[in-house]
Amino acid sequence: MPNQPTLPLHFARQGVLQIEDPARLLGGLWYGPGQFDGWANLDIGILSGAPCGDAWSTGGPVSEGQSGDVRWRQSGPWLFGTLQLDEAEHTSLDLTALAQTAYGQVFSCLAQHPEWHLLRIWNYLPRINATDSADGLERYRQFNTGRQQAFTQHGRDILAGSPAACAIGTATGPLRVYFLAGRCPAVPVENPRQVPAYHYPPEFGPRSPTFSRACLISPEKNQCMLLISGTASIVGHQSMHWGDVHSQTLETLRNLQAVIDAAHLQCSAHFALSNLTCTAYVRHAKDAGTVMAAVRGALGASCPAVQGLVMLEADICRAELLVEIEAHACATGQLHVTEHATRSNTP
Ligand code: 3EB
Repeated sequence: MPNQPTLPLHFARQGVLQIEDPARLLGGLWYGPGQFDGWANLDIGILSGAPCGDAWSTGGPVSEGQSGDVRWRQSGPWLFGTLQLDEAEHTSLDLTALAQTAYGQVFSCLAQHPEWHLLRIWNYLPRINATDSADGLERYRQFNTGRQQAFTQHGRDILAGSPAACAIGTATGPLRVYFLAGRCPAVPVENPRQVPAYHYPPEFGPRSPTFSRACLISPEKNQCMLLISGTASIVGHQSMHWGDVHSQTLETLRNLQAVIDAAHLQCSAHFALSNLTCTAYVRHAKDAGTVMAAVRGALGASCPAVQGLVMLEADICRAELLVEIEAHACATGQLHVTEHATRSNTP
């Protein structure tokens, strides 16, 4: 395909102590307590054992810089950025305006790197389900409005072609946005069991969420990487199995399988649910055992997806959702070049 990356992109799930040379990391997200050089540290309750994280690297030299509040690290055609905005320090902005500002800064950062494409975004916002603002709009819905406004303002696709993402609730802390960008556009993947999130009807908020169910990229020659967005117990646009975390977990796994099946139409690589690197966000710590048992029962206890599963205590973007699973994977094969893969995503 055109613009074949010159440096490969890798990920590894590892403990902080296993990282030999942090200066060579492109970026990462660290779960659980403990500082990691002050960047990319997500102080979020870990339910599955020792603190660990997801490290992204290229093996090549890394340069770093700052653009507004965005701290970025670049290596070859890959860039990882982090941004934190604290509502307590921006009291004149409501959450809609804060999200718009955050994404405006992300796009301004990328504008310094022409032809860069957002591939995957991780969003963490405090009190995601609270409805205590003057207009009574749930905070996740306010966030959606600000995010979509920034995408539109900066000439980015808000429908097919939007990046893979998750939007997770924390108890406290700043609005945190982490992003992976690359010089090649991603191939977006949708889930035929679900209405695309960017087409959710207005009952889920005045502006739809801006993300694709997954993105496919080629991190190096003859390799495909699948970046799967936060995936929950939603069929069509409705939340399923209210109050039943076991059934929600199984529905989520069916959705993950449907995303994989859809991805297979866009590449020659083969992905398997049992080989994904998965992160499960669990609303109530007491449900962690039920989620693990459901995943084990469905996939088997010994597969890499179960052995490597990280479970984090966090809120999900709809109050009735009790669990959400995101995942990524790499496999040998090539992307089928599509209209999206050759089209620019920049203004
Ligand atoms: C859903 O499918 C569950 O707003 O960026 C999943 C992934 C969800 C990303 C986002 C929200 C987001 O609608 C929630």
